[in-house]
Amino acid sequence: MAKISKVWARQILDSRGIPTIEVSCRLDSGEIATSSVPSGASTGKHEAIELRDDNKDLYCGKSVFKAVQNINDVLGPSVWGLDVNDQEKIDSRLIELDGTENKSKYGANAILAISEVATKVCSYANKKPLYLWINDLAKRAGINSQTHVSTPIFNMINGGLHGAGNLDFQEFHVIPATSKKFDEALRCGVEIYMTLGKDLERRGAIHSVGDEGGYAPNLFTNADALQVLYESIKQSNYQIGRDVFLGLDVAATVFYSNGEYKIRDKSTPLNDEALLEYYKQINSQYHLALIEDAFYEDGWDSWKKLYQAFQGQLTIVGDDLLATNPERVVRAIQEKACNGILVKPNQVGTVTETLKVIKIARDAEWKIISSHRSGETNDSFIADFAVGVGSDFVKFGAPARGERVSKYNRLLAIEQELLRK
Ligand code: 2PG
Ligand code: MG
Repeated sequence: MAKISKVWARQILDSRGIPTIEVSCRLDSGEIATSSVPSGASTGKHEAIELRDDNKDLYCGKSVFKAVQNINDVLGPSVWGLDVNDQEKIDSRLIELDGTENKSKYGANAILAISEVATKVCSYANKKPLYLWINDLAKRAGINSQTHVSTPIFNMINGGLHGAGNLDFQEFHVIPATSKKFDEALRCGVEIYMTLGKDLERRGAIHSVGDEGGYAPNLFTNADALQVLYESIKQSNYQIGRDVFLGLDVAATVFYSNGEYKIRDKSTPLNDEALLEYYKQINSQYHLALIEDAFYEDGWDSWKKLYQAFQGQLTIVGDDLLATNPERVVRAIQEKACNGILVKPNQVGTVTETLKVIKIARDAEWKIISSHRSGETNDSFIADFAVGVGSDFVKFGAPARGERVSKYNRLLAIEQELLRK
């Protein structure tokens, strides 16, 4: 039984150049691990609270020195001496100490950093790859899952809060067929990404890449982005509906106001019925496999209409709606609002709570999508996590940029390891 003997933290930068937390943990048996936490831009209002200093003289208000201090002075010492195999105990100690509903006292960023580093260092002590240790934890949490190298959802075009271009929808996805091995799926994603870059350049539409490595073009409408993607897929010699599928993270909360959604595709704002009709039109043209956050984060009735219209046809994913929050997931199951969940550990704040949410969603036979955040570090924890809990899909951004490919590359290594067994 290895015990935690020290936890210490520092401020580092994420992929947007915004401060985040890196934490190290040492066991009395000598192992040391280091982990860091990501950060969202299109954060839902039901997420646990990421603590920032809000001192405009420091890093434009974005520094996390208080959260780092909380780890060094309070949260870290509170887990010293605990058995590192007992993830539940470690996490409940942190939750109790914070004592708030949304982890606003010490910060969900500080709490998650410790929770994840404990998982990581325990895998070292147990001499197991991280994904296998997470699989043990998943089983303990009642999730009946085999390790599984998930199908990637590539975010090829970045709009909304993630792109410097003019698109309202946040993410335009390419999803390789689930039958493909991961290395084949990755190759497919990369070939389409490269072709798409050239296509956009030829149209004079390329601007730059967005926060998640996807292109951030200026186009006439959001539907045009799907059309460009559609054509690039064909040019790359992949067949839509057989080799690859299209998906969207609309992130609709961002362009919702007072009962209406304003998008550049239509000259006047749309109510939820009209937006649903537009989704139906888009779907009849592009045969989407998945749609995420199609309506705003508290628009339960609109979500139910969406579910009625599309269930059985495509995966309806809740991100801002659910915020990896157990009560919201239970409500969404009862009210039939979606059939898939975007799992982001930092929306809830500990490994144990994340596993509980997955268990609830799995029992309802939902699709599980483990996800990065738009502000990332090179830590590939989420890749091991996805495999360990048997996620159906992963969403790690475009197949480009260091902080994105660190996760995809980790999945390559895991797949190879699992095939050797
Ligand atoms: C999302 C995420 C990740 P963010 O909306 O799904 O792609 O974005 O981390 O900005 O919330
Ligand atoms: Mg989302």
